[in-house]
Amino acid sequence: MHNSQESVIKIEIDSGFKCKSRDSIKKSILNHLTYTLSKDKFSATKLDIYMSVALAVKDYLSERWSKTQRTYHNEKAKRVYYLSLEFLMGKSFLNSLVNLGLYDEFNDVVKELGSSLEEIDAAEFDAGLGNGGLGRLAACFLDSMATMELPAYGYGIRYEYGIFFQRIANGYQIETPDPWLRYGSPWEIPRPEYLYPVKFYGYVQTSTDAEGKYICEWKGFSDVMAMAYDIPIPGYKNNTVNNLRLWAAKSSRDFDLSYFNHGNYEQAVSDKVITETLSKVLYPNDNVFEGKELRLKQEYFFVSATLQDIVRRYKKSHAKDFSRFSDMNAIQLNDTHPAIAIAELMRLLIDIEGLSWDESWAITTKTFAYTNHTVLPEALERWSIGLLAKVLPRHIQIIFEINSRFLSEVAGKFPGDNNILGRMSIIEEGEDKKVSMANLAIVGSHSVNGVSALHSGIIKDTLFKDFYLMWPEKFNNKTNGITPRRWLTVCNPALSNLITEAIGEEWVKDLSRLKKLTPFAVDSSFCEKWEKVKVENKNRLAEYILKTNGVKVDPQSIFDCQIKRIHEYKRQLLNVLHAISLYNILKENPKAINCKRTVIFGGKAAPGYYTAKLIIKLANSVADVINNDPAIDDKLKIVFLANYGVSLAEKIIPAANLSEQISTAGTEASGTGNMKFALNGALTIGTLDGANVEILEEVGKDNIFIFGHDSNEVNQLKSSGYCSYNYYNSIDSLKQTINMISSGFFSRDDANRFKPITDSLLYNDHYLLFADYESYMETQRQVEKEFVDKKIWTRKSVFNVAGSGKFSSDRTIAEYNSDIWRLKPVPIKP
Ligand code: 26Q
Repeated sequence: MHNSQESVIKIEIDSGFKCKSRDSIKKSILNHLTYTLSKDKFSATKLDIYMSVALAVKDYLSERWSKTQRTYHNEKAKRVYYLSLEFLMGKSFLNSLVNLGLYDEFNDVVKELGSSLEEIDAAEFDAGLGNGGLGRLAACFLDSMATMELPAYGYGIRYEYGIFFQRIANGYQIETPDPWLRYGSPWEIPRPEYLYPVKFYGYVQTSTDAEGKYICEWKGFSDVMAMAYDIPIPGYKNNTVNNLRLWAAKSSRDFDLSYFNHGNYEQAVSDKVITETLSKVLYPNDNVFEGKELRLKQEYFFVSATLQDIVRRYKKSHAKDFSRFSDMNAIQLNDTHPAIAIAELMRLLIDIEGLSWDESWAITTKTFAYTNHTVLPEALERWSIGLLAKVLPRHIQIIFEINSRFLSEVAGKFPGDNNILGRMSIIEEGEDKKVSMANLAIVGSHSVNGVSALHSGIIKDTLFKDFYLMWPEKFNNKTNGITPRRWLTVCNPALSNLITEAIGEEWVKDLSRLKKLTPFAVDSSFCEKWEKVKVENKNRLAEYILKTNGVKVDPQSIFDCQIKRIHEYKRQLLNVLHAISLYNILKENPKAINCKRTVIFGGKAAPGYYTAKLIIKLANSVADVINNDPAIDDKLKIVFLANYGVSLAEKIIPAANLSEQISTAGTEASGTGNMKFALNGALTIGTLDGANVEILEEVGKDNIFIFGHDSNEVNQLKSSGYCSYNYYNSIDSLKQTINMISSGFFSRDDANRFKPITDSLLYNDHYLLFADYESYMETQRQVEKEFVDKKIWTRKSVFNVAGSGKFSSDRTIAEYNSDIWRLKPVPIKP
């Protein structure tokens, strides 16, 4: 903002990057230990070691960060801004080393200092600033954008508490706060000079100025300051370090000292605490909307600070000429969570910059693009008009105006069709009128995309059908991807090295090259090494399971993994039903199946989601019975691993044989865990849902286990009066399984504990578990047959990795860039 942001240093400090020699690295670490942390070798704790090593890494990031930002400015590059309420970054230490190309150097130096990269990595907290898929996608995109040398910025909130920690006590989920900032983060750079006021509440005063121009002024508001914290985002082995800017709420009272002198000092301090709650905690809901005032304020808080920052940066090169704004800036909305930005940019351009409505609207729609991540009706954001009008009085006016102009356009396009106006209106009529943020995002953007081919099709044909008829050219697909750096190089070094030995290292930046592995699938010495890597990864996970759960699992058994948020649509329950049925088969005849199985669950339930929490208790109760039944003779083990997150995923995925992707067809927009498993050589058992459809296309039908109804069949079943009870009655093993649950076989202390689950399956079964049960069971028997033939399985494992090239987020980002953002890459010179 003010001149406090201008540099005053006149001397030349740009004399090339720091030396990467082991000697300088060692010096730098010891300097940080001695001078930054004031510790010595006697007083240094594990945390101090981590901090000083991380700060040494950060030094390499900082110089590249400055150079990158300066280059973008000097070259007047077009930028993309990725706005998201969630960035699920995980740990940064190993990832930074890999991307900086300093892994071997640091590895040697920390060994010399008596530590290890593994030990240092263990001391880091995950940055868990997200719930699940949407937040992790944002983190993968940042890595890809930096790797592809795109002038890109992430913008979000610096939550003091990320996604809660999960413990399992007596089989139940217990939530505790995530204190990731308790010891400070070595990766963030506070920027107290980047500070913007954000207004809330108050009213709008209208008047006409001297030239007769209509003026709106926001009055009587209270404000909160947004302060920037920057996190460096290094590209893979280039000199690009992009920026993730997260906003923290600070009381505006801190900047108005007179306030504390007004008599009521204690009240003043307590007001300050209240305003700072804004960025305290991430809402732990995944795929469900909750219309809380504080959440709305979080959304507007970060949007308002972000747009002020974008406009400030634009004005540095263009002053008050906004005619080039959309040529210089693209803004991607990660779902509708930041969609209030559409009304906010209109407000800034009209009320603050003095542009006309039409000019402002042209700029806005050319700048914004919207990505939809879910079709579940309960996840769509629909804010009540009353709440919006109270918190954002000017924005509600702007939204009404956008809507009225838009509806005139609709009426012109579809004359005589009255229903269509109601369906497309941004304002939903009814007792409690609502603003549909999805409709606002579509109307205010030039691009609307889904996240897999199937999902984008559903958006066009069903969810946003009317909008598609009106503007077919706006709609497009961008199939999700994952970054191969974190999800292979970092988390599975042994497999990465084996792949590099076979086909060279170019795959890390061009994942389509994994195709070259195909011939190795029939090379027996290669396959032996491949199998050995998987077994070693499984041994490591088995040790972890023994340590955390006290359960001994056989590393030779098939590691069958379902790790993701707990949600009914993802059907963890179907997996549990299978485990019980398998138990029954083995009880009847222990020789019936000669493939040992370890079923691994991980995932958090939203704290307010009763059924999801009961599913966790059921999984743990079933595990207790089966794991302790001597008649099962270790042929089947079930474990629920607590506190699933990015770091636990990095342990589990490299050790997996089977990836469970079993959502009801048509419900999972894409899935990205499915891609991580395939890239690490697991085979998928899945429905034709989300990106599973495209994984099938890439790996071929012989290398994936597809079961169940497809999305068309799901729709047919539902519209023809689906009755789950009939399946229960006609499938014996299903009946037996359900009866065991409902009669208290897994809940001896409370026979009715799981009644809510069995009743909902028997009398509703919204997600069609019973309809897919038989097909799932048969397909699991096929899995067992193929797993016991190690040669066949390993070959298919190699084919899965070879077929995963499409699922790099580099490919996804390249598509966003060529179809939507149209940025030129800006290489950063050494
Ligand atoms: C909205 C308003 C208020 C409170 C919470 C929310 C909210 C928060 C998170 C709504 C939805 C989400 C998360 C959605 C999500 O993670 N969707 C997933 O996105 C992935 C990336 O595209 C897909 O792969 C998954 O299929 C999809 O479920």
